[in-house]
Amino acid sequence: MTPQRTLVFATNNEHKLREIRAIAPEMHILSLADIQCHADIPETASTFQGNALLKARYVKQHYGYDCFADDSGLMVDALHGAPGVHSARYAGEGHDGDANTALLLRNMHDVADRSARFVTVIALIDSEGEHLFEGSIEGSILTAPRGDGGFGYDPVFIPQGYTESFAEMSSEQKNRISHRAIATEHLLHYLSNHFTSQCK
Ligand code: ITT
Repeated sequence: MTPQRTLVFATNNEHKLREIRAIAPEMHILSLADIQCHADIPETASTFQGNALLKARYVKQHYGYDCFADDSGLMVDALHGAPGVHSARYAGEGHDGDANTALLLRNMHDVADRSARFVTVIALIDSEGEHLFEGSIEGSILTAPRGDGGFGYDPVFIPQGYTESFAEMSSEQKNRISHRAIATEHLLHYLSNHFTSQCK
């Protein structure tokens, strides 16, 4: 039997944890709660790459585990890439997906160009060092929310080539095509070529 690779996922976002566990059932993923980490890890960088590295380094330095982090967000062309790295706190400190989405729609109420993309950067830290894996998906922003699946901005994002918003899709469908699925595929490809069963 092949031993499973165990990694800590440095996130406090339950939705991300659920999605990546579903996308990559072959990985044995420990949550921050599993390692008794209850910190609100500072995200002070100005790029997805920088913030993903900050979160992964925090866990590696304080807890010693091989780990990965996901920094992600929505980039809207007409808003010059906003909300971008500020996606989680666009409407203030509450991590409130509905408030963030409402503010986004207000800021775009008379905007004709609705093009946008979701971006995920995964930072992995293992015995060989730091590694970055990226995924993005192009789409457009609706004028009103649709659907109640997913999280965050999913009700207002329609991926290119589809008619349903991410929140109207099944989780299986979102997890086949999403920015997070693409970045996770790159992570899995790396792990399949650099296998160790140890995580600490
Ligand atoms: P951690 O830092 O603890 O991982 P977080 O939610 O603060 O959790 P980020 O700083 O990476 O994570 O912010 C990501 C935000 O971008 C997230 O809170 C959503 O608002 C949005 N987002 C990212 N991926 C998304 C997705 O698949 N669907 C909808 N919104 C998403």
